[in-house]
Amino acid sequence: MKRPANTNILFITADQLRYDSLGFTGHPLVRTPNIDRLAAGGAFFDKTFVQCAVCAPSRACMYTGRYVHNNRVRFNEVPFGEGERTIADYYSEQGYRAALVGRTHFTPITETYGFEYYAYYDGLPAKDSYSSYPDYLRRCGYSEEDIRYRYWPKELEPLPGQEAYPENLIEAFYPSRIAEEHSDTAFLTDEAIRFMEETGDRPWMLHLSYWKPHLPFIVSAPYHDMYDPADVPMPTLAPGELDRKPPLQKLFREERRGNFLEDEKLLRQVRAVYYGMITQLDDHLGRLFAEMRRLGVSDNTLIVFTSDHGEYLGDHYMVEKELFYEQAIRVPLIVHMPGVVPPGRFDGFVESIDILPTCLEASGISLPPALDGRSLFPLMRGTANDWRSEVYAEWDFQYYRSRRQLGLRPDQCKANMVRDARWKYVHYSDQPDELYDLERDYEEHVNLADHPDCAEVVRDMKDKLLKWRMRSEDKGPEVDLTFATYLRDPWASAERKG
Ligand SMILES: [Ca+2]
Repeated sequence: MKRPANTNILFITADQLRYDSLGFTGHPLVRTPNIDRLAAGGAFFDKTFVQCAVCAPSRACMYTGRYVHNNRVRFNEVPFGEGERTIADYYSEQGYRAALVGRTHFTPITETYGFEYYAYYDGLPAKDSYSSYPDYLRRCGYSEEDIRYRYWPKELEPLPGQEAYPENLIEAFYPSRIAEEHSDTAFLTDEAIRFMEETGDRPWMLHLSYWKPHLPFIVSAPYHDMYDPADVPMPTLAPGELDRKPPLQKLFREERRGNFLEDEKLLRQVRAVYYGMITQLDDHLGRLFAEMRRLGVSDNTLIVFTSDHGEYLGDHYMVEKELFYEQAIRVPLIVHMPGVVPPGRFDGFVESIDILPTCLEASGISLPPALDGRSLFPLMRGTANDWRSEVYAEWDFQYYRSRRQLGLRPDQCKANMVRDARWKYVHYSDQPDELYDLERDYEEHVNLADHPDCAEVVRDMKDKLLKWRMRSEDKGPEVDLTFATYLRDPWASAERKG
């Protein structure tokens, strides 16, 4: 294994940040000058997709560089498979100070997943005992009530059973009771800066894992009313759309509270607050990048910026994420390091499992054979002659109420997706399939899976899914190469003799 170069890794994830909600990806309203500058000075991967549009599975894929069916984190409360190794393990064993600041959402919560420095903050007050943020708020003078109900507007009485935040999304109408400079986004940024300062010259790998712009839709002034609800772009809706989709989707919409967004006033408010949370995040990233320049670590730090999945914001009549629509699975991805990462926009298909091998290559660390992902450097250098022509994603909905309503057993809830330049196909183990022609219907309103003209496309996409699963199945976290080496040797010596 090569000696690691003295390169720091700053891996930044937002949570629930849609691909299209940034300045440089073309949003007409939301301002993100700092993220835009990062994209302009680095590599921007325009077609990046997550492996699963649920928090923990998506992060587990980024951490391990492996697909869901290999790392086995199928849902938020499902632990890693036996022997699984994370980005923190790979960097720790090379002598880096591996750190987490923010959210993992992994189970069990008591594990530290290979990190040497572990400043956990998961957002939800139920997990406060694992975080230093509540103590920080106490030191800033907030009451116990303010801390416990920090995602409830001060103007409303918290409802029993909904202590974390209101289920009907009405928090969006009120500014947060926590001042901007004490918000979780500000706090996590401060913690990241403190980590860089105290780590000094020792190489580090930091996952700075923000909770926002994840719902609840509540943000401090001035971000709360930064965007006028009258100005927000509205979803393109196709009435009756979900009647023509797998029955799961209507139930899922109800389960995830999409019905509340039938109220246009609320929908506009939710969108405006979501954009406010994004600009808040952008402002703090600007502050972070300025501090990095002051600390002299800007030139030797590889910065990766992405999100674990998107947010529907009323598209497809839904809120939250899951399923496989573009709003949920497509995310922004920027890789930035002057002199190492060639700036530009890259159109090749990227899966979020590619992030880990890209970081490892930048650090001069050999890629472990267990990885499913590929380094993005060949794509950036233009030397990738067999780059992938499609992306894959998985979802297991056995953990949802909708499963029971459908009368399905837990083992009947597997879904797999393949998306290429034109088509998106979703295969359910026990639901009707989906097929979308993204060239003609990028909004994914019309399910063509049963259309007689598309039978051949469905067959081809099904074939791709099968081959993908066959290629990647049963890949353990540790691969013993002894036998493979023995097999290869006779050939190598025969070549030498010849
Ligand atoms: Ca998430």
